[in-house]
Amino acid sequence: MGVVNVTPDSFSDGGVFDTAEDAVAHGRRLAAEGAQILDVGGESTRPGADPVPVEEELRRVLPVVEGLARVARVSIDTMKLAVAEAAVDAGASYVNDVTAFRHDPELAGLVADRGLDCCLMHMLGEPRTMQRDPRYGDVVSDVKAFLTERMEAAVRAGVPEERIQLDPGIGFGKTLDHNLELLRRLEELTELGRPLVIGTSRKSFIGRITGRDVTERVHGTVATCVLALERGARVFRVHDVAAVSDALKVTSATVAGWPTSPRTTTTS
Ligand code: HH2
Repeated sequence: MGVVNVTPDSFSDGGVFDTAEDAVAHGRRLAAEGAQILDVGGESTRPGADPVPVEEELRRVLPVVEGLARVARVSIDTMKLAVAEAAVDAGASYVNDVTAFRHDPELAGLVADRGLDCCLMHMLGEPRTMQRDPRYGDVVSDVKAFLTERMEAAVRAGVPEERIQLDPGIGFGKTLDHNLELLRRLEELTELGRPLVIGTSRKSFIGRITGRDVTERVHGTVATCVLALERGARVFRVHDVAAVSDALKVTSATVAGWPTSPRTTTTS
């Protein structure tokens, strides 16, 4: 899943692709690099970010969704029903809601009625305040209980379970230790029985460990994605698609065997 942020203030690429033309060109590039889903977002969820009015979010994302719908599968990264609805009309078929239908419970109805796939993510608190001293009993058990509850709520609203993917929400109300523990014990979340989405890309915990600026965290990002694949993640939301895609191909070939038979050899 390649990230296409159409925002002035996203933490790693804010203002870089803030015209529709640039964002569409960027999305095309990510698809060519191997992204199967393009996640288009018009509102930053970085800690301390200000909310964006619906009209402005629509202005940012709609031309980009339209421009990319013919290129790859498009996901709309929004917590707002009105934005998701218009994006689906423009060609999106996946809703990525970092509030897991808590901000706008009616979003679940849209996903159900239109036969969409969705990602439900864990977040402690809300973006403005989530990094102020987050605490858990046991972070993995707490996230697991939350995702179970949100999945049940979505199913009650009519979303078939097969349409749901789940995300522990790396960096959303979590300390460095919380993020690392979630990655280390990711396998426990596979018990939920749904594909796991993971979003570590360029996040600040990688900067804390490596001392690298946000534009220099690709190697750290690759490490987290490789680990996450090995521990059961199946969707990787990243900015640096080419690097992560190669790393995941090599990881899955190693884990599962390439092509399938050990007798097939290559010279390179
Ligand atoms: N992370 C971000 C945004 N959306 N969605 C899911 N499912 N999982 C994530 O981990 C996730 C997400 C934050 O990254 P980014 O979009 O690059 O930054 P910003 O929110 O500042 O636009």
